[in-house]
Amino acid sequence: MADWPAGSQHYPGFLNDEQQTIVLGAIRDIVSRSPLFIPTMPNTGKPFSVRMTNCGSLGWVSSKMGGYRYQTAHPDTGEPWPPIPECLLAIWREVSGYEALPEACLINWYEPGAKMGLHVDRDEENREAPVVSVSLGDDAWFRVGGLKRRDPTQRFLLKSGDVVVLSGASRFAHHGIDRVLQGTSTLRAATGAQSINCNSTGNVMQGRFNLTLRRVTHPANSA
Ligand code: MD3
Ligand code: FE
Repeated sequence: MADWPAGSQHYPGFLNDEQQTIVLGAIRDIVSRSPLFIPTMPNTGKPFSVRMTNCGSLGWVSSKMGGYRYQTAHPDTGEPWPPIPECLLAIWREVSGYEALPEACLINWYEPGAKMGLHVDRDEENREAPVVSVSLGDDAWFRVGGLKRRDPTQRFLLKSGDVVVLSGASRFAHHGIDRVLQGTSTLRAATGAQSINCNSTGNVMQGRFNLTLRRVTHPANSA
């Protein structure tokens, strides 16, 4: 398979099983306080197949009337997003190479059949900071192209525990999720945890979470 786009870095298995379980526990905690919502496409109102929530001072949302945007409150509950857990901030510090901490962590939840069409992440006013992605649960076929929508694309398998850093040119490359490979996850929730996204036998997670850490605004003391 070919290389990842220039400016991006793929760290396969960056998180070991124990670390993945810790992050999954933190995400479940966030989802219980800040429930997954169903975003809709601007204008058409077509629902996404991916469900979302956020943590951090800002969260990404999309709706028919409001379009794509960052906001401080959950679109359904009106509550502020929970803070970004320390275990995710630690990943950002380790891999981002960026001076300031992320403000947003978008939590994408893929049930069987969910996918994400080819798009560019360009709703952040800060265009310099990288985006850091963490995958948990089922494997997924990730598609990435170039700056133009028609540029040729390649696909890569993203597995549980993988971290991807998007900076430089790759930050504005088209990308999406073609398919989640149902039943490939071996990730177990922490003992005692119970949730909809877990089967009853052995507490193995079914489905896929992707977490994207983002700096949305410019840091106060930089140009
Ligand atoms: C861009 N999420 O939330 S991870 C998104 O798996 C999003 O849920 C996907 O795209 C997901 O906006 C993809 C982020 C990612 C990973 C690798 C990339 C974005 C990328 C490589 C090049 C450009
Ligand atoms: Fe994206």
